[in-house]
Amino acid sequence: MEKLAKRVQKLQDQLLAKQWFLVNDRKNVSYLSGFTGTSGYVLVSKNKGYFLTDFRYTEQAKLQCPHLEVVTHEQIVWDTIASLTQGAEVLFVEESHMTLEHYNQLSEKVKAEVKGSKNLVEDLRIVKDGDEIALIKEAARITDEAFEEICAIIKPGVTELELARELEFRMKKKGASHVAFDFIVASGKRGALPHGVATDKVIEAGELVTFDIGAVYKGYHSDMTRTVAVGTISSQLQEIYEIVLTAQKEALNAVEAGKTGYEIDKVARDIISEAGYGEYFGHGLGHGVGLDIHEEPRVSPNGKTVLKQNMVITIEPGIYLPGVGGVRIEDLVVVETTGATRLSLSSKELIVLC
Ligand SMILES: [Mn+2]
Repeated sequence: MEKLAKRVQKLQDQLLAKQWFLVNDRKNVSYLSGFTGTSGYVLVSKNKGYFLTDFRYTEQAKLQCPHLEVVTHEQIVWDTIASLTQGAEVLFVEESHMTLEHYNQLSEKVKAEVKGSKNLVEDLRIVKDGDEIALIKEAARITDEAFEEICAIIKPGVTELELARELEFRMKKKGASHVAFDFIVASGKRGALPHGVATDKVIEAGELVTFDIGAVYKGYHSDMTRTVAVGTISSQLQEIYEIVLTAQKEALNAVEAGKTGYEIDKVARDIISEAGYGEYFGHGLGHGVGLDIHEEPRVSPNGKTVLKQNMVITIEPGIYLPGVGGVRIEDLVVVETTGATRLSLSSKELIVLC
């Protein structure tokens, strides 16, 4: 609980007198409050901290958020916010998460000036603590185990969707509460679609199949991609596999605190470009993972954030050849002061299944 109180304190430290901040994004609310229900707001000033929820959740909130003053809000939550923030000059809201409709309704009710703010909570979430890393590690372990099991049933004749469903079932059996996103199972020419979610396409011999999968464990996500061969693949597919694997390993070796996302991205991008496939790697190298599947920091050509110890990021280069197929290999890693710790432990050498 002390940990949750410290998170709130860090936010309060950024506010001046007569400034308030309303948090409505569900992940941000959960990060600050520990609340696991679906309806709640965190409202803080420099020295006050409230958790607002409706009648359904009042008792749950009192149990989960003892570091905040729990208030059952009126039918219209903006009325409660208006009365709690009397005398305020500015009320910051999360401009990336509040709808324009809600912004207008809130502005009509409160006397303070309602102003947008960006990434106040996200910037706290970017570096993980030990408990958070343990949960992400567990989500990654579930993913590794489920993937290993389904490798036994990947063969010509099964569909992408059958494999996706089997993965989901096995992850949940192993303790995942949800899947982290709609799984990408992209076989053959569909492998050229970086986000080709599973379809009823039948897998055939001679194809590569890209699996981009992840589990959610106690709110925290994992993210891993592996590409496997079904039967004998063409020399071109073998070639791009080896290039992506080299780029992935080298980028991973380059990860450490003090470097920017841009620098890490460049390691993989240069290898793929020098091999002649630069134009076929059209996305960033990776991203942060935590309560959201995609969060800060970006590890891309625009990644200005300097990596710090205990950030959790993905390293996922790919090559996508339209009309031919594609390869992506992705590990989830913890940034360390020197190097990185891999959380995705599935083998990255080309697996050939028959
Ligand atoms: Mn990813």
